Amino acid sequence: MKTFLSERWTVQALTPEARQILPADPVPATVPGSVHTDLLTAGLIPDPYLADHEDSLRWIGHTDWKYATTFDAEPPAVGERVDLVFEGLDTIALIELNGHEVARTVNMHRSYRFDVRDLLVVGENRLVVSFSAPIEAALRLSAEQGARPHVNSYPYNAIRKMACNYGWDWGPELVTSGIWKPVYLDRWSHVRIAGVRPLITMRSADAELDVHVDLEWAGPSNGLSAGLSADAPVEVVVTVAGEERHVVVAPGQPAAVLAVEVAAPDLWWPRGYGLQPLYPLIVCCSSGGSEVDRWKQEIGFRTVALDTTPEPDGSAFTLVVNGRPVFALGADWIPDDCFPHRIDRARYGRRIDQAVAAGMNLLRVWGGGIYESEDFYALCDQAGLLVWQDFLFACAAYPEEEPMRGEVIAEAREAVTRLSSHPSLAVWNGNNENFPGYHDWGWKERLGDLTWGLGYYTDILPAIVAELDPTRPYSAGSPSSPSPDLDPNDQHHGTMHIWDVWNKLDYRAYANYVPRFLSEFGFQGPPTWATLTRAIDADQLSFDSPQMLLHQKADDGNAKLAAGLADHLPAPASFEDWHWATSLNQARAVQFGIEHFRSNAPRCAGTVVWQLNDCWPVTSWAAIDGDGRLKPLYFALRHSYADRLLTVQPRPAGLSLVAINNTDAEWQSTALIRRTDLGGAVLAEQKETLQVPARGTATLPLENAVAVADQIARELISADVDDQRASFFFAEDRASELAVPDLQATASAVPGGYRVQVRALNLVKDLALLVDRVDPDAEVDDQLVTLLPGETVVFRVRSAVAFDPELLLSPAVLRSANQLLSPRPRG
Ligand code: BMA
Repeated sequence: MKTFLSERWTVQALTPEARQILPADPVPATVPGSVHTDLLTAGLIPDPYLADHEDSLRWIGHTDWKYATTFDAEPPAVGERVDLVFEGLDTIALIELNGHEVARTVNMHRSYRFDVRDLLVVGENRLVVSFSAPIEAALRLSAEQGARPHVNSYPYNAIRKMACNYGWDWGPELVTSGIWKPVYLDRWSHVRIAGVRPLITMRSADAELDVHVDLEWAGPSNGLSAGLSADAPVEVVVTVAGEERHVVVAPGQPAAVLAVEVAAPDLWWPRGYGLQPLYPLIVCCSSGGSEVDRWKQEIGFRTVALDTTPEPDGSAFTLVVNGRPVFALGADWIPDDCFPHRIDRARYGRRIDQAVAAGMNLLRVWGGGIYESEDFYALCDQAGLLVWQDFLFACAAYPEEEPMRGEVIAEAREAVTRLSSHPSLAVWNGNNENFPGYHDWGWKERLGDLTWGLGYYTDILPAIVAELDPTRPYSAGSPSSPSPDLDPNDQHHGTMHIWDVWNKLDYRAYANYVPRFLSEFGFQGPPTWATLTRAIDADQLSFDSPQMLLHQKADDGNAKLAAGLADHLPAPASFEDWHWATSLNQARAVQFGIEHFRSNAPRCAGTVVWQLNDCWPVTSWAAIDGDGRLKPLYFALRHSYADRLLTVQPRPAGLSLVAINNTDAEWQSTALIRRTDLGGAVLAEQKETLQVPARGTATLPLENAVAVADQIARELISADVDDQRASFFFAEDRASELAVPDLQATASAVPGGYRVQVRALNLVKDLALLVDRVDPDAEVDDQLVTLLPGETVVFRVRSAVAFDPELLLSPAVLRSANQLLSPRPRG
C-alpha cells in the first residue's frame, strides 16, 4: 500500500548568503516540486521566465537547501516491509528519517527505495532531504573526476542531473533543486513486483511474448502475517489478449519469465501506417489464493528494427516497423519546462496532439534532458508516435570511472526496464553529439588520457539494451556512422545533424546534403508575439535589448538571424517587422529543407527537426513556443509533413515537380503546372497524368516553357494536383516585384471564435493570421498561405474572447511576406 508523502513540506536555505535574502523561517514547499517554484509560490522571487529575472536568481543554484516534512505512521506489521520510495531527487541529496541517515543519492535520473522499517516511530516521523548546491556540486565533482569538455558555464557532465538545467543555447540557467517526482511509503509483505519487461517477437502473424518479471522478496520470515509466510512460494499469473500463463516461483527467486503466445494479434503501427491497438497486460502475484501484488500496463504488438544495410555508396539508416520501412517525420523533444514536475499529463497531451496535428510520426527525446514520465510514453503509444530515446549524454565528455560508471549503469538499467512495455519506444540511442565533439570539436586534444564516454556508447549501453530489451534497436550516437573510421556526421551513413546551415550558410545549402537520416537540423525564430510580450517588458521590445538578448541564448544568435534573412528579405524596418520576418524565415528555411530531404526518399529516411518545443519564452529553433503557442514554423511543418506533398526541385535535367505519396494508396491524378506572372497571367502550361506509387515518389520534369522564366522578378510556377499545390518563385522576395498586398478581407464572429475570409486581388505570399496578437489564447487553423490573384482563403479562429472582429484584419495581425518588401505599387 502506498502512502504519498506530499503534505506539510517546507524548504529552507542552508547557505548563509541565501539566508540573508530569504526570511529566517522555512517556506511551505510542494512535493513533487523544485526550489524555484516553491519560492515563486511563496512570493519570494519573481517569475524566473520573465524580464531579466534569470540574472537575479542565479544565487539559487549556489545554495544548499533543506526540505522537511512530518508524517504519522503505523508501526510495521509482522513481516511487513515499509519502504521509503523517491521516484526522483534533484540531485545530490542526503536523506534523514527521524535523525538517522537513510542514504545519500547523486542521480536525478534514478528512483530510490529504502527499507525504513527500523527507522519509523509510532506517531510523528520527521523526514529531511538536504540538497547540495548544484553548481558547487558539479564543480567539485568535475575537479574530483577530472575536468572534461562541455558546452556550458558549468560542468554538467560531472553530475547526473538534467544537463540543460545549467542553461543551454535555448534554455535559461535556472539550476534548481528539489524532490521532483513523488515520494511515498510503500508497505508490502512477502513479495513485490519490482519490474516487468514484456518482450515481443513476431513469428509471422503470431506474437511470442516473454514477460520478464523481477521480484523482490521481503526476506526470510521472522513470523507469520495473516497466514502468509515470506518464505512461501508465490504464483505469478500473466494475462494478456485472452491468454493466461502461470508459474510458481520459489521464495527468494529474483525473477520469472512467462512465455505467452498470442495468435494473430492486431498490430500496433506508427500513425499513418495503421492503427494503435493496445492490449492490457496484467501480472499478478498471489499466494494461498490471495493477491500479493499486481502490475498492469497496455502493450502493443509490433516489431521495430533499423535497416543499416551497406550500399555501394554508404549504408542505409531506415526505421522498419512490422517489416515496413517508415520515413520518420519527426521533431526533437526537449523538457517542456525547466521545472519538469509542472509537466502534467494534460500538458504532455497538448504537445503530443500538436505533434500529431503537424503530421509527425516520431519524437526524439534529446539526451540533454530527462527520461520523460510514464504519461509521455503512454500518450505516444496511443497517438502512434514513435519515440527515439537518447540516453542522457549531450555535447560533453563523460568520465567512465566510478562513481559515475555505476550511476550510469543503474540509471540505464532502470530506464530500459521501465520503458520496455511501450510500443512507441523504437530506438535507444547512446548520446547527443559526443562523437563529433570528440572528433571535431578539439576534445581529443584536450582530454589527453581522460576517458570521454566511448565505453558507454559502444559497450555498456548496447550491452544493457541487448540484455534487458533485445527487441529494440540501439544506435551509438546522434549523429554517428557505423564505423569509427568514418566521420560520425557523414551524410552517407547513419544519422546526421546539419548545423552549418543555421550557423554559417544560407538555408538553400540544405540542398547540398542528402543524409540517410537527419536527426537534427533547424533554424531559429522568435516566440509568438503574445509569448514574447508576456516575457519582455514593453520598453525592451527591440531585438537587441538586454532582456531580448537574455532570451536569445544561441551563440551570436541575432547576427545569424540577420544573416539568414539577408538573401531572402530586406532588413526589417521595425521590431514588429523583425519579429514577423524572422518568424517567416524560420518557417521557410525548415520547409525548404524538409521538401528537399523528403524528395530524396528513400535514400533519406527521416527528418527530425530541431526542435518541437521550448521550455520558456525564448528565441529558438522551436515550432511551439515556451507558452505552448504555435509559431509560423509549426504550420510550415504541417504543410511539409503532409501525406501527399508536391514540391518543385532542381534535378539534373532541370526543374521538376516531385510528388511524394506517404500513403498506402496509389496517388493518381492530373498535374496542372503553370508559369504565371505576378498578375496571374498564364505564360505557359503543362498538364500531365501523375501516378505516384504508394509510399513512393514520382518526378515530372518540367517542360522548358514552364521551367524557364522570362522575367524572374515577376514570375512563378504553380503546380496543382487535387488539393495540393506547390509554388515556386524564380526570385527571392527581396529581388522580386511582389507588391503591397491588395486584400478584400472580412471577419465575423462565429460560434467558438471567428471566421476570416481573405480574397487576394494581387499575388499574396505567405499570408498568416497572427491571432495571438488579438487574443493570446486564440488559435488559427492555418498560416502561410500563398494566394494567386483572385483566390480566396478562409481562416478559422478558435477563441473564447469577444472582441471586434475587425481587429483580425489589422496589418499587424493579417500578415504576408509582401508587407516586408519596400512599398511597391499594387500590381
Ligand atoms: C544541437 C542540439 C542541441 C542544441 C542544438 C542547437 O547541438 O543537440 O544541443 O540546442 O543543436 O544548437
